[in-house]
Amino acid sequence: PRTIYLKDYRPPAFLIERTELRFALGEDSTQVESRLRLRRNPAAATPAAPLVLDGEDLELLSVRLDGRDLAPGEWVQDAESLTLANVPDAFVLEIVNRIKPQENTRLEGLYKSSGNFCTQCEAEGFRCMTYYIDRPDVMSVFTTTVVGEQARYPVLLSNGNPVEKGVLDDGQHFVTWHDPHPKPSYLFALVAGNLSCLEDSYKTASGREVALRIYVEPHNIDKCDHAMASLKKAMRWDEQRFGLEYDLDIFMIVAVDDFNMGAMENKGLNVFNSKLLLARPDTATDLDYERIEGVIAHEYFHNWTGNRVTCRDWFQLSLKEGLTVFRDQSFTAEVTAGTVKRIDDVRMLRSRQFVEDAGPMAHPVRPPSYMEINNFYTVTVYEKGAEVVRMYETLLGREGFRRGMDLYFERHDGHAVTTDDFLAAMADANGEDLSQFQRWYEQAGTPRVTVEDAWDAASGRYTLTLRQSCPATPGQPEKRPFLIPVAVGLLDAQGRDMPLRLAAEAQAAGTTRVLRLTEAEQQWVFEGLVERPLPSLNRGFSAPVRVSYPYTETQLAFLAAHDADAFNRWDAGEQLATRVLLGLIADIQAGREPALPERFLTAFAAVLTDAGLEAAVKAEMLMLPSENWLAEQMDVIDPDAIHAARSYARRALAGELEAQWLGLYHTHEVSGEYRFDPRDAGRRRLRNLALSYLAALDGKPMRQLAASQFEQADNMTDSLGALAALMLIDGAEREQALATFYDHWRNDPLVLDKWFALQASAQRPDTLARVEQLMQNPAFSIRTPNRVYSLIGAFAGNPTGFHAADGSGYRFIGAQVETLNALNPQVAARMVGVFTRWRRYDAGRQAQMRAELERLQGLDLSRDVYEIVSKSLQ
Ligand code: BAL
Ligand code: ZN
Repeated sequence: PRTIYLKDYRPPAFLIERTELRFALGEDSTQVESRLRLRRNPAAATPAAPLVLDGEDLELLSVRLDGRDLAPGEWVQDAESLTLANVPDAFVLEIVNRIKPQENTRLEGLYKSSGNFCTQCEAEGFRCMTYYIDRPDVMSVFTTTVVGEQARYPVLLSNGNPVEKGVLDDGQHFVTWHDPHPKPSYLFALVAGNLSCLEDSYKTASGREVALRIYVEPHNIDKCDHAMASLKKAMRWDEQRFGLEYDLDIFMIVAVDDFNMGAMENKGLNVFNSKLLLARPDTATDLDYERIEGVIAHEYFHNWTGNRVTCRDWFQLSLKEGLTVFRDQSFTAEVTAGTVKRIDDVRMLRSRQFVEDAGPMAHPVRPPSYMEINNFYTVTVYEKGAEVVRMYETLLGREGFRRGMDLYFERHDGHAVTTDDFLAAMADANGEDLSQFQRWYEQAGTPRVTVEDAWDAASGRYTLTLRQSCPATPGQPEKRPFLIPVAVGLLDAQGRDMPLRLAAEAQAAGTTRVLRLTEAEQQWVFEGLVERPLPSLNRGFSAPVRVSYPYTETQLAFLAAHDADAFNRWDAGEQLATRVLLGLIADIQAGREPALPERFLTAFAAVLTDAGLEAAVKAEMLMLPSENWLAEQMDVIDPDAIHAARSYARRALAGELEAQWLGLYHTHEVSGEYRFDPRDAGRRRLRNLALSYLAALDGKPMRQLAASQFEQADNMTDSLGALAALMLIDGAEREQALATFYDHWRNDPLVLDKWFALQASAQRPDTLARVEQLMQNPAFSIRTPNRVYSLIGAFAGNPTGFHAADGSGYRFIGAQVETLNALNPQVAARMVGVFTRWRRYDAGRQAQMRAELERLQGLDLSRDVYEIVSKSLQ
């Protein structure tokens, strides 16, 4: 496959002013008629370039130019394009072609899901429906007519507002939609089906009424209320926080069962994976509720950051994704408990993005090249991209950031732009030179900041020396220094924040200062201190970097107990636990008897019994670092020792503190009917965490405790929490509960996904056998991404299952990738990702993973899978 480079970007040769489409949906095939009003782009590089339209898997029926039928010799067609050599400067092109949505298993372009038609066009799916200039800097006004059989497809939707509808012969009907806002093809959507609709309305800040509609299959209509409430909350928040109002008369969301991604922000017609929309207390967990709220907000926020202002090319993907993730993170933090959200986001960033940044697929937030753009919807582009946006806010302040956003919209509304434009708006609105900040977009890898300090008691001066470096990544052996905002506080011996005065300042200002680290090495001197402070570094995770400072375990425990920055309190505890667990891993590897250090047990018990801590924060602090995170800290990853050490620590913490856990369990019951409310959710989280620790004790009383919670639960959070605890304990209760759960939910695929995932994630010797058996379950289908993610994906993410020393996990996932490669390359590419880190394991595992990658490389691979496999082997 060809590599596409950012440096080769050229403006499009033609622009499409108007796009009129007519889709005649059929049971065998669909006919697409398009009428494009084109003109040469005055900004084009080559003035007499031919017209090249993108198109894949299309049966071309006719081409007309300004009303004249063209003969086949007047165009050139290949597998990816249609070229017309001699065209006027402005003209109307009419194309008729046929497609087969029923046979579309890739789920890109137009396809069928549960008998309904739907589309997914980002990034390059539009070209699978009709010939087009399928790139985001070609923005056009769309009018779309959808024609379908009235009985089968009573609902016909597309972007914008409905302008005409009617009944045709043979039981067909049609609806015409017009979207007044110019948009790129990737934001096009079409839905046709037998759908029920939840209706509501929203009055914007300026007083306009917007009709809100959520469409789902009829049996799901009772699971839409949370999504609707979330949508209204998000609409209000965007008005209040960023002054951004919705801009059409109607906003629609459709839930579909078969969907590669989470959701899609098509203009006025968002399409959602049903797992990110449907919720009822008995079917969805608190985490589902929270994710639904966040993703509804994310897709809605795209209306401005993505749709009104879009990307010039796909290298700029983070322009809309990093920014929109930052916006949805801010929304969630402001409507729920902010610290917990920040901890969850950072935990995710460290355990996934830092890993990506250290592997063969590492790429900058703005990648310089790709083979398949679908492979770049990554944690780097999204989550690190969001951290990059957050750093602007940290550097410029909340108001400065808002000024930058306002200028960005003022300059670029209606245009397709770049991350450079975003940076320029932030800099210009604040009169700042942010040119060095550009490196965050251009350099891959996780920077490391090493901190040294010196205390001069005589003068009361405390000096912090910060040094930065960044490891080499593919294609980037050397890195230049980043502009890193490091938020710092200094604690006194009582754990209180000290007022901060830097050398040359007349008086102290604040207790947290953002140091701008711009050089490889820099010093800051704090003056007027009466005692040696303990530094609290990178408060709130102000920059996506690894910080190292030689804290003793006592100092970490002290920070965990006292730091005024709630995030850093958690982080100090996390660092301490990581250190302890790495010690246990080393013990196990060396054949020594592991033992939990007394100091750690004391610190842990103090958190467990601290009555002043909010339940959700306490739950965060009592969770041990994940096996993935621990793996990242090791030179050679040993999945068995990691699992053994973590299991040992859980058992020890459960046994030593059994009474405290039980006390916590019994005092955190949530009374009354289920509500999704951060406080209740925090209590359920803590209580289920207590149950999972207690389950490590493996006795009959604990089995009964979990079984009784399972039987009594009136909501999915508690039901699943109990089932997850039972998965940790051998005994009849586990199989009994799994069977009961299955019988109850056998007709609800989203709930069954949880049942599949729980079994595939179980770190047990028989897990692979069970997964293979579950693939035979009638509810499983390899064609439905959600089923694949829940069963095969969960197994791929199971460290002791996938990395079984005999290589069985590698062969199993390799075989699934092979099958998926032919059916759905995007899903296959996600599944093959677990192989990328093969070099981090012992020689035996390396050889087996590499063999599987080489076997895959020998097959006829999709671009998606080929890119990951070949880069992993390089
Ligand atoms: N644009 C793809 C889905 C999302 O990030 O919203
Ligand atoms: Zn997005």
